[in-house]
Formats: sequence, structure tokens, C-alpha cells
Amino acid sequence: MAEIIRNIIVVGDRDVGKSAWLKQIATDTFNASYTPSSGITVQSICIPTLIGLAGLIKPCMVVNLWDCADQDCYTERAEEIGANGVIIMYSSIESYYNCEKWISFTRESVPNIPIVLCENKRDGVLSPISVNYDELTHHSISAKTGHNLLAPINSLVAVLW
Ligand SMILES: Nc1nc2c(ncn2[C@@H]2O[C@H](COP(=O)(O)OP(=O)(O)OP(=O)(O)O)[C@@H](O)[C@H]2O)c(=O)[nH]1
Ligand SMILES: [Mg+2]
Repeated sequence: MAEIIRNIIVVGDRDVGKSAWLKQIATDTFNASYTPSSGITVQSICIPTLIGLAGLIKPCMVVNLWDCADQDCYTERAEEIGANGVIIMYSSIESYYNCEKWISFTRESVPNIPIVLCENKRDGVLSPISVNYDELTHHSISAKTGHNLLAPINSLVAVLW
């Protein structure tokens, strides 16, 4: 049976925790120091699942998670990568407002692609940021504690079968 492969791009402002989140998923570890990424890197995870299509068992969906550190790289490569979904991450008021910019880039580069908003660093003392991009699914996570770690991926996967 053919493997199902999907490409999800993770974007957002610098320092919001994209790489830390992906590292936590891959290695179950968290690094408190900040090393800015450059360009684009990918890691793959396998989401095991049973789907109820005539009782067929799909072994897994391979999800390639693309960590995209800068805007140029994102707008140039999103289509070439064959992006199926986008996670836009933020972790502060400023990076939240900049989501509008990331949403626009996404709509221009890969129109009609599913987008999920992801508020990271929900382990601190900050109040939750109220979400106004109403039409988009939203999850609050913490790459540090692992809170809700896979929720953004799972909600995209649910619409990417
Ligand atoms: N408290 C807390 N800190 C976090 C969390 N996630 C990431 N950080 C910290 O935020 C800083 C930036 O994390 P990165 O993952 O490097 O951020 P990034 O979005 O990949 O940044 P660029 O590569 O520059 O685009 C690091 O010091 C992380 O340790 C979190 O859930 N909670
Ligand atoms: Mg990074």
C-alpha cells in the first residue's frame, strides 16, 4: 500500500520557538539557549493511524515538517516543496500581529492551503493572547513542557488525508 506523505511548513517570526518545538517532537528534549536557524531544514515523523475506509489499514502518514527560518526562503520554496499545510507560530504580541503578514505570504505563495495558528511558550506568566484571526484553527502549546505538543500537526493531518 502506498505511503501517504504530506509536507507541512512551519513559519513565524524569529525566536518564537519553531526549531525548539520540532526538536522537542523529534528528541523529547528542550534547549533553553537560542541559536537562530538559517534557510530551511526538514524532519519527518510518522503518524500511525487506522482509517475506516473499507477497513483498510494505512501504516502511517509520513509528515515532513519543514522548519523555515526566513521569509524569502518560505515564499520561494513553499510551492516547490509541495506544501500541503502551514503552521504559523507566534509567542508574543508582536509576533502575533505579524501573523497577518505570514498569512498574506502564505495566501500569495500557496493559495487555499490549510493554515493553523500556533501560540508557543504557554508555560510562562504571560496572559494568553486573544485570537482574532477567527477563521483559522488555533492551538496553544509549549515546546518547553511538551504541553499540547502535537495538536497543531494533528489538526492539519485531520484535513490532509
Ligand atoms: N519558555 C519557553 N521558551 C521557549 C519555548 N520554545 C522555545 N523557547 C525558547 O525560545 C528561543 C527561540 O527558540 P527557537 O526554536 O530557536 O526559535 P525559532 O523560531 O526557531 O527562531 P529562528 O530560527 O531564528 O527563526 C530559545 O531560547 C528557546 O529555548 C517554550 O515553549 N517556552
Ligand atoms: Mg529556528
